[in-house]
This record gives sequence, C-alpha cells and structure tokens, in this order.
Amino acid sequence: MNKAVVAAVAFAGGVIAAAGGWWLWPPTAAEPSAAALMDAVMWNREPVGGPFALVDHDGRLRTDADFRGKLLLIYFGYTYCTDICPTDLQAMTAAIDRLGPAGDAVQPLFITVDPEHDTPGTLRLYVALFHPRLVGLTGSARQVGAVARAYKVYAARNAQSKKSDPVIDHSGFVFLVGRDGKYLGFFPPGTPADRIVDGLRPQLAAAGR
Ligand SMILES: [Cu+2]
Repeated sequence: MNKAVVAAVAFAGGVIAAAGGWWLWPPTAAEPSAAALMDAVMWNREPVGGPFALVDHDGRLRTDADFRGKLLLIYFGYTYCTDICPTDLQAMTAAIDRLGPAGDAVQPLFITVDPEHDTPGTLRLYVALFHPRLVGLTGSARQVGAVARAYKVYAARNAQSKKSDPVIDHSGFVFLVGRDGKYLGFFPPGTPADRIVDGLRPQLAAAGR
C-alpha cells in the first residue's frame, strides 16, 4: 500500500487518483473529478450533505432523521484502510471523549465507501475499536453512492494497487452536521482531536441556548 498516495489524496481530496481509479458504486453519466469534489467542499461551492438511508453495524435501517437532535461527526472511509481512516477516526472519537458529558450530544458516524467488503458484521468489529457510540453504516452500492455524492466524497479503487492489497483513494474530511440535520462544515484530514474539540464547543453552546 502506498502511504504517500493515500496521504496526498486525503489532503488534496483525491487529485492523484483521478487518473486511474474506478468507482465503487454505479457511476452517473458525468461523475465529477476528485478535484471538482474537493473544490465543492473546500469552498462551499455546492450544497453538502442531505438525507440518507443506510444499514447500521447491527443490520438495522438507519436514516439521517434518526440522529436529529445530535451534532453529527461523519467520516467516510473503509475498514481495511491502514493509514488515514484509523488516524482520523481516533481523533474524532478522542475529541468526543475530551468533551466529557457534553460529548454525549455528539454522534460519531462512520460510512464505508466499500459496501461490498464492509458488511454490518465487519463494521461492528471495526467501530468497536474506536468508540462505544461510533455507528458504522453501509448499504447497497446505490445507497452508499447516494450519500457519498451528497457529501461530495471522492472514493475510487486505486488502479495501481494490487488485487491482493487493494487501496481505495478517498477524501478524508470529518463532516459536521447540526442538530437540525443541516451541514455546518468540515474538519480537514489530519485535524487533531483538540482542534476538533475547539470546533465543537461553540456549536454545542449554540445548540444548548
Ligand atoms: Cu481510509
């Protein structure tokens, strides 16, 4: 696995992968490039987020409406990612713990970009490694594709990676969604836990008023 490529993609939102990846879900006629998707998120050029219907790590259907009333931290990745996913999930969940009781108002979600591999059973084992309240979400390729598109997430199999050691290039933003389900913003890949705490505190205070 090429860590340099994965890290660069995480940071740049997938520019490198634009050359040779293939999509994990049924592509639409004009699938946007990694660079265009990164741009949309970074500069708020297009609406981000929206409703979703997915399957959680216990096999139950979950929609965005189930999480109303909580601040959401949403991360897209895949369980066998050995580089950026563990780091970012660690930071995201550590931030929730550092908030103490206030952290109960924050719901962390992990949405797989490889639903074919990441079944509910696989996700259940994976999310437990990070946080007792982390919810893993998967679904059909179409369901996952719809939510990934809504969040302008880039994810494609790296054509250069070996079949025996596949790599998925993917954007690594931690998305923040308000208690009303509306998208608030993102933390860039590699944001440390303390910085996420700083970003969450005003949102928690605002929501509590
Ligand atoms: Cu990853």
